[in-house]
Parts: sequence; C-alpha cells; structure tokens
Amino acid sequence: MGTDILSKLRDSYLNAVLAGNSDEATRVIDQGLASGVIPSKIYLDVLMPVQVEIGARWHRGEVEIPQEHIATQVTLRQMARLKGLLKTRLKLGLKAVVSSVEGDQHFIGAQAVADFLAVDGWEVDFLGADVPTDHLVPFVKARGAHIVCVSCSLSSLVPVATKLVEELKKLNPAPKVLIGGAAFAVRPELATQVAADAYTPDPQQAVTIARQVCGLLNAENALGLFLRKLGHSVHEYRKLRGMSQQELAGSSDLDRAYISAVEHGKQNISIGAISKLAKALNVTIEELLIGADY
Ligand code: B12
Repeated sequence: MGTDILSKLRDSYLNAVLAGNSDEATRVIDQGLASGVIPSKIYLDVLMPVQVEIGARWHRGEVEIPQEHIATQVTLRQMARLKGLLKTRLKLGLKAVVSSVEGDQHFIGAQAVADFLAVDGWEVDFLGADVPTDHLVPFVKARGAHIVCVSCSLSSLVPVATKLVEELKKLNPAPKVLIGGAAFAVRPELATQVAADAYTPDPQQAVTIARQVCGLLNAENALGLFLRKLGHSVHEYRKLRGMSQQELAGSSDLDRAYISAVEHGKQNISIGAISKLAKALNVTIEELLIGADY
C-alpha cells in the first residue's frame, strides 16, 4: 500500500511540476504528508525520482529547457520545505563540505546530501555546482571540514573527481571523503577509481556512512561528544539563569573549577553531579542532556 501511495504521489507530482504549477506541487506534497508519508520518504522517493524523470525527458527531447528549469526550481522549493519539516538532531560539532566537481552543472543530488547531513546535526557548507578544485581544496582546509561529500554526475568528470580526492587527501589533517552522483549510479565500478573513503548512491545512507567514517560511533569519540554537548548545555542554561560559575558552584554544592571543566566538556561527570547541576539550574536531567538551544 505504501508503494501504491508513493507511486500515485510521484505521478501527481510529476504532472504538477511538468505544468510548472508550484501551488499544485505543494498541494500534492501536503496530500502525501496528510496520508502519513514521512517527509524524508517524500523527499527521497517522490522528489528525487521525479527530478530524474524530468531530466530524462529533457534528455530525450520531450521536455523543453525552460520547462525542466521551472520544474527544478519548484522541486528545490519543495526540498527546502520538506527539510524544514524534518526534525533536526542535536548539533554534532562536526563540519561537512558538500560540492559538485569542477565542470559539473548538476547539483540537486549534492543538495539532497547537504540537507540530510544538516538534519543529522552536521554543520554543512553546501557549495553547489561546478566548484573549481583549486578553490575547493583551500576552502575545505580553512573550514577544517571533517568530511567532504563530492558529487559527480558525468563519467567524463571522474578524472576530475579523482584528482580532487587526491588533493583533499594531501591536506593535514586530511578530511574523510564520500563520493556519489549519477556518474557512479550508472557505472558503480567507476567509484573504485576514486580513492575516497566510501561511495553510496543514497543521501540518507551517506549520513550513516559519514558518521561511521568520522568515527562518531567509536566509544571514545562518542563520550567526548556527549561531554562537549553536556558542557555546552550547562553553559547555556547557566547564562539563561544569569548565574556566574561561582554562583552555580554554590547552589549545586560543586567546585567552581569542576563546573568550568564540565562546561569545557573535559569532565567525566557522574550522574549524581548532573542531577545536582540540573536542580541548581532549575531544569530536569532530560532537559539538561538535550541542551538549552534546542
Ligand atoms: C537534469 C539534468 C541535467 C541538467 C542539470 C541541472 C540541474 N537541475 O541540476 C542540465 C540541463 C544542466 C544537464 C546538463 C548535462 N547533462 Co545532465 N542530467 C540531468 C538528469 C536528467 C537529472 C539530474 C538530476 O537532477 N537528478 C536528480 C538527482 C536527485 O539525481 P542524482 O544527481 O543522480 O543524485 C542522486 C544520487 O546520485 C545521489 N547523489 C548525488 N550526488 C551525490 C554525492 C554524494 C556524496 C552522495 C553520497 C550521493 C549523491 O543523491 C541523489 C539522490 O537520489 C540526469 C539523469 C539522472 N539519472 O540523474 C542527467 C545526466 C546526469 N546528464 C548527463 C549529461 C550527459 C549531461 C550533459 C553532458 C548533456 C549535454 N550534452 O549537454 C550536460 C552536462 C552539463 C555539465 N557540464 O554538467 C548524463 C551523464 C552521463 C554520464 N554518466 O556521464 C545523465 C546521467 C543523463 C544520461 N543518462 O545521459 N543535465
């Protein structure tokens, strides 16, 4: 039944964007949401395949360039709208750069990867289409990106992607690199020519792989991340309550230096101490763990 709904949504959405009817496109998406299809599913299983279909029709000469461009603009707006409906996870404190390779005008797939990473809590710089390698590499270095997601749609640009990944891997520290795009979707064996850390055709899976290759799920990193987030939360709630570290130390019966270490994510804090801090900050333990700015 799920597949049936999705295929109906795809048909209606395709007709709406082919007619360049933005309001109708919105109505179709709203209808999907109202029938219980989750936003990420509509994003990946309605918008993306319809975009491929529109483009395919354009390539076959069945759709004029203006029609394809209008459809793309309508879909970009729907992508942004659905992204807004997805619940953004806690900030991970990790940076990602997402870009299409030099010479590549295709950017919708890269936009999808950027959106799903942002929703997953990554700090994302999305650079879009056709980014020159000798500008992209210094940008990645300056940003201190943990991962670079490279989109390549044209087989003829695989050597450019290969060179880009080589240059990125020369950086110190070298970012992790994830590749994807229509060039590899058509011929997955091409992905093995590029010395990236991973390849996937799927933006949602890209998020899981990004977490894995960046070591987010290692016990040590996970603990460090948790402590940094908790520290940030304590700091934010303390400021919200207008308290100094000394005042918080007094009302939580903890040492000021201990509070400072907690706020800097450097203290392997006990549950008992978390409970004392939560009480002193007038929040529940859960609220303190979730963080003040969410
Ligand atoms: C629309 C389109 C265009 C538009 C692009 C503008 C835009 N809207 O972005 C325009 C008109 C500019 C265009 C131009 C060309 N195009 Co074109 N285009 C397409 C088409 C039909 C759809 C692209 C699209 O938006 N897809 C929708 C997205 C969602 O799909 P996607 O890009 O594959 O991304 C998905 C995954 O690959 C993945 N993904 C993408 N990037 C990444 C990155 C990472 C890290 C990860 C994890 C995942 C990931 O996420 C997406 C989710 O599903 C594709 C066909 C296709 N099957 O995709 C051809 C296609 C990419 N184009 C092609 C060609 C040949 C061209 C032209 C050379 C045509 C020409 N003769 O002029 C030019 C080249 C221009 C250039 N220099 O880039 C070929 C490429 C063949 C190849 N392997 O080399 C394709 C595959 C069509 C075909 N079958 O022949 N194109």
